[in-house]
Amino acid sequence: MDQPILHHYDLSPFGEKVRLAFGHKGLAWRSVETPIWPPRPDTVPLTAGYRRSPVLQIGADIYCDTALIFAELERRFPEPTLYPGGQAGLAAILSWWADTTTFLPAASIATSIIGDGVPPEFIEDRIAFMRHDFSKDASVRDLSVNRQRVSAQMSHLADMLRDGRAFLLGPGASAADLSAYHTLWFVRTHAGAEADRLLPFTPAILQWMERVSALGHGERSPLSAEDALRIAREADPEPTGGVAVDDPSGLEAGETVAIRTDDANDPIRGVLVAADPRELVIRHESERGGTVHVHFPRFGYSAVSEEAADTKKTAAAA
Ligand SMILES: N[C@@H](CCC(=O)N[C@@H](CS)C(=O)NCC(=O)O)C(=O)O
Repeated sequence: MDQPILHHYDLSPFGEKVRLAFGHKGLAWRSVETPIWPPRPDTVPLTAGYRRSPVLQIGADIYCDTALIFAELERRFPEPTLYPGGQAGLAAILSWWADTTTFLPAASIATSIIGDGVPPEFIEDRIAFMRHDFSKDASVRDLSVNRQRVSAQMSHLADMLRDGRAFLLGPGASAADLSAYHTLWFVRTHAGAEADRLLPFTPAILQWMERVSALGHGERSPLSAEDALRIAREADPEPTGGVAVDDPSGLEAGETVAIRTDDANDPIRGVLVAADPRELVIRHESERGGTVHVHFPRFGYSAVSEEAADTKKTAAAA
């Protein structure tokens, strides 16, 4: 089986989430380091316009969003599981909660401390892409609000750990732990001792963080972006199950579609090849990456016909 290839950068909290999943599953994987902000000319041929980081490549299949990356790692490497005790739905929903509610406030707490060292290009890029200002001034201005937000979220984590369990859903680590951990890891890594003053890192939370961190990163070895593109070019995408007849999108295989994301405006386009309750898959072609299948989770992503996507653009321009 092809080794998983992660396109990521070390600073990325969502990248850390997947690196820990490799550790939990004891996997050997290849690491392609991407720039922290675009242009990313060596990733674009693989992602059909999806802009976020990380993405997982296995041969000519590209998996976007850590929610789907986890589901795919679980399908290919089921043990040890990321969804113990048959709690896949609960772990996925808790992951979504943690990912979407803590990332921006926690990252802003970190930039309120280290913001002077953040390159202006990064700040401009993220304002344009996320409508979020990570400059030191803005982060200091919003510090009180963000401390309240993250502290409230951490109190739920403390509640879950109160009975002495090792991980959020019981004795084994789950997707929920990795999702709740990665933004707190980012704050503690960058804000140092200040983090402990600003947020309720209680002994129980710190011990839980140590247990998550001890999962490690598996066996990482570097890969050049050029080699990752060659691997994609030389592989065939895996067969898919096609588009279910009653798919809620109302779309059919072979249609050119746009993928809308709930939290950004990435211009993602391709030919729909599969849609089921778990994922949307589009075909994308480029000279450097060949033919790839780009996979998205259903949660947070919708497929619309090209005409509907163009109508949205026209409406936005009007
Ligand atoms: N829902 C996405 C969120 C990923 C995300 O926001 N990643 C950040 C980096 S940690 C990002 O893409 N930032 C913009 C960029 O790197 O271009 C996921 O779970 O993968």
